[in-house]
Amino acid sequence: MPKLYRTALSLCAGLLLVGAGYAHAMSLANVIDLRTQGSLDESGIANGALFYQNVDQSSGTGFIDPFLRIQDSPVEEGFNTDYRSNGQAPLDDKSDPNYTHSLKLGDLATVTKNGVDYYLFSLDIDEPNSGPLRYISLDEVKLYLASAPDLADLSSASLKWDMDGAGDAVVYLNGGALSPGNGGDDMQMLVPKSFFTGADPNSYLYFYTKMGATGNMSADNFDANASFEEWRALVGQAPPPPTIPEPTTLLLLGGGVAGIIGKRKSLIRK
Ligand SMILES: [Ca+2]
Ligand SMILES: [Ca+2]
Ligand SMILES: [Ca+2]
Ligand SMILES: [Ca+2]
Repeated sequence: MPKLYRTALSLCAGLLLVGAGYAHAMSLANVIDLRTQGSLDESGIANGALFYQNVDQSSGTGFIDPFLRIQDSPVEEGFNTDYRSNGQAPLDDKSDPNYTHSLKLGDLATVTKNGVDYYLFSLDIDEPNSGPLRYISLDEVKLYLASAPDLADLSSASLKWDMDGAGDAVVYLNGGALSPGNGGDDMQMLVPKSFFTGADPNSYLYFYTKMGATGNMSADNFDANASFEEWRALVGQAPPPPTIPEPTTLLLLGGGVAGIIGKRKSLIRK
């Protein structure tokens, strides 16, 4: 075989190999697998953010504020906002304003880890405790800023951080292993504050997320099932208490009304 022809042939083969490798790399997501119970140091990184099973990040002080609940099946998505249309929040959001509401950027607390400042978000999943439906995927998180607290969609908001911004990433979670049911955090996500450098602390942070979109991968299924998923933020000040009246408040209100009626009666008697 002439040398030039051989060189051209090997060049073509090399390009093919590079091409195949590139296509392979494109299709491979950065998988952060947090499904194994008890492996508390299991973690991963996506576009600068750290993902952990729920471990105590004791370097931060503050209060946990639930700000976004979503529920649908097999895929669910939503973002936090004060917007309601006929009482309904957008997408797959749960509408209770105690659990789906706006977040002011300046209210978020700072967690410092290895000299880097982060915002801390935690995720509480509720998936079946056992069986083939117990897994769920966290496919997308996008953080935006906007000046209004009640956007109906994110078309006018400014994208500041994307979990997939440095290549597609996905987190695998296990409803039966981490913190079963609602009420316990399963995962923590630390997003570097550097993505928000120079931002107005009075602007509102919009947190978009999508879960369950991985569907079937290998022999496992990652659909969203059971009850809602809830995101919480570490904030610097205690969030306002839930607006649902306590039974004692209702009793007091009832007493007040009875008192007013009693007073009226006594006035009438005079
Ligand atoms: Ca949970
Ligand atoms: Ca599931
Ligand atoms: Ca992704
Ligand atoms: Ca669920």
